Amino acid sequence: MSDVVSYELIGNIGVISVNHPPVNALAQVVREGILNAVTAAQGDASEAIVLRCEGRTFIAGADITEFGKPPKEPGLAAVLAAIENSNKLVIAAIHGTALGGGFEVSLACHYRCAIASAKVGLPEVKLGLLPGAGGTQRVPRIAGVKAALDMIASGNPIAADKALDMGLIDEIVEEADLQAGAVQYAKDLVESGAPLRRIRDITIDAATIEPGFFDNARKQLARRARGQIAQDKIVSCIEAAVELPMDKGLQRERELFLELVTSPESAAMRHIFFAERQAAKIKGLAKDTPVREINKVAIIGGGTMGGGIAMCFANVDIPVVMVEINDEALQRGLNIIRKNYKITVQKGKLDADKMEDRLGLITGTTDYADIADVDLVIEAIFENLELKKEIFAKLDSVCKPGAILATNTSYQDVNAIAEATSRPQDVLGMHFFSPANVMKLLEVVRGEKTADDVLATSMKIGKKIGKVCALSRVCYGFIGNRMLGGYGREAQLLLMDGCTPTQVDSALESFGMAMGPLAMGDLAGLDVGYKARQGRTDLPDDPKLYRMGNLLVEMGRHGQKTGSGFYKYDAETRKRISDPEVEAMIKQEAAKLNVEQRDISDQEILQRCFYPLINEGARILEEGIAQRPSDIDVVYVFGYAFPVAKGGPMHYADQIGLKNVYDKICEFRESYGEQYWQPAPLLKQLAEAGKTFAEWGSEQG
Ligand code: 3H9
Repeated sequence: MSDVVSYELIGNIGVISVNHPPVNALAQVVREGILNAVTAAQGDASEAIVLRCEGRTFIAGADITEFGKPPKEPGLAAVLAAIENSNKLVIAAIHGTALGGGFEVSLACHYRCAIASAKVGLPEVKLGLLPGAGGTQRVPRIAGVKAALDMIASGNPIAADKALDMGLIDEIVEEADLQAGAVQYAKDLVESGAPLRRIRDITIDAATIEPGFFDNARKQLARRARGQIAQDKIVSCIEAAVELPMDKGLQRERELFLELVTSPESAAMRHIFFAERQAAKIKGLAKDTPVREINKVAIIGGGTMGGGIAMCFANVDIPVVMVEINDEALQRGLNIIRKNYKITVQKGKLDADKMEDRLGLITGTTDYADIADVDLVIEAIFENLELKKEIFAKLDSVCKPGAILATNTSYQDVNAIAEATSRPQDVLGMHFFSPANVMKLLEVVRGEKTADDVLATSMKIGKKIGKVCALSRVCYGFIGNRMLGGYGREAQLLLMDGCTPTQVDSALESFGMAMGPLAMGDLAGLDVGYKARQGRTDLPDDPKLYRMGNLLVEMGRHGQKTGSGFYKYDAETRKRISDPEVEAMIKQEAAKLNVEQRDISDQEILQRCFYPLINEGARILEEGIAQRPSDIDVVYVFGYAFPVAKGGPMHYADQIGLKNVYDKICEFRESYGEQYWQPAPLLKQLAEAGKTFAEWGSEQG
């Protein structure tokens, strides 16, 4: 057949093998190969056909790189039709992850078997798409409408045992030799006279669907959509599966898939898919850079951050030792971890015995001598450079040679911390985001002397604990927090100019931010920013600047923890409520400063808050702090809940057009002063050249 798809007869069973690394995506050669093999098998001595894959996984979906390019024949629909119409049984043999178009291929087969470690799923929604090769029509026919909606709208993969219960697969076969197991299963089916079972022939009894089911589903999904448009269309497709015959349902699915695949939302989400994978790659570091073994980890500091980080490692079976200054602090830290795990168990996301296993992996000590044998230390104490330096000097004296010494600092100078040791090559920043066991981002901060293998190891271990890693060089706040400065500043200045807190936050939340900046300030504690500002000498001398944030703290309104901040909070539900007192105070303060308040459009709110992010992002690029524009997008989507459907701040800027962003910043400079608005040289350069950040990024290699 071809190198990519081969076909052989094993006894009376024809075996089609796909071999298209890394993930057997359905590129044109794969589609053509499968089509040819199925067609050839119709006329040979085979009595049934097994479709299997080489390498690490069954087909993991359509080839995402082909989207947006002219279609190439044969289309996936033709391949699926050939499989489903085969006059011999076709059996999919699944290992790894059968995802998206890959799982849809298996659904066109008459039977599906899998090894126990396999997973199946339709993750298209995570790319702003819907399953476009029959998934929305076939899954409800075999698993039921509700299960189909949950699976397709969440995009989460399903483990083989559960998939078996749901009817998504028919048989679990021996792990050791899937091919032999699948061939045997095929033989058994032939011998038992199993029918050519085509999912398309099943009809769904509309009477079994509760009235209002689809409307309710739409409403619920809309609440979490954050600018994503696929969920609503997924509901429409599943509705079509109930109401329309198969061919019409497929047609509806196709139409809606095509709408999504050409949408800016899906383009942004595909950008993030590739950006996430790219971010883990360090320029100049060979793929085969050696990595150090990480079998045991120590965390210095058992606070919220340290506890969350400890959980990340225990969750992947790596033992952790938590170091605290005294027994009381240690117990407190360990208790917080237990409490967090208990919540996970209560939510049904973890078995109680698994919780005990994980807790068993986390031990505590107050003696640094107990961490002499660990492979990685992550310091997670509060932000005090001198104290951090002391701790690193101590680590230097107790830790074994080759141990990686990381700091979780959000701001401090990683180079200064490294210099407190005799082994700066082993020191770097590993900046987690709170809550560390939940948030996906890990900023890996490269010190001037950090060794290549230390960086490679950190990227690898970051992936192992489920994080999305992005590399930053050392600067105040690294990539994420450094960019945030102007965003928070403008949110508060907008109040002085005439907005209410609700107006600012609502504009940003309608754009898709998980939470507006003022509500976020209330959540984090307004006193945190207040204290940080007191130590700064670089802030412009402007009475408007952070005026409301400062006054609220001085009134004891520190945010959610004191029951009020920019908003009031319901004592029981924690629901935020606009506070007329704050709104009146804003007006009074503006009057005192002779600021003429005016109506401000949502568009201006977005521009004033986001353009400083973009502008600082440009500086971060020109200084080489971030490796590429798409890394910044990754940082913002995974660490700051920037809506993935907008693709991150740099991608968003490219969509607006850098000339438009640049011109607006110049306009703001005229209106609001150059102490706040100075276009970055790179932004100016690209705006003048009519280029995008993405183009600049590819030119840099
Ligand atoms: C779809 O199927 C639409 C259909 O319904 C309808 C069609 C008409 N295409 O993630 P990794 C690359 S939509 C192209 O690091 P892992 C990836 O970029 C698709 N490339 O590995 C990376 O490249 P590089 C629905 C792909 O072991 C390399 O493979 N399917 C694709 O951690 C390794 O990837 C999905 O959304 C692809 N489909 O995880 C599944 N997938 O080495 C998307 C991967 O140059 N894929 N690459 O950086 C995944 O979730 C993970 O890759 C997977 C493996 C779990 C499979």
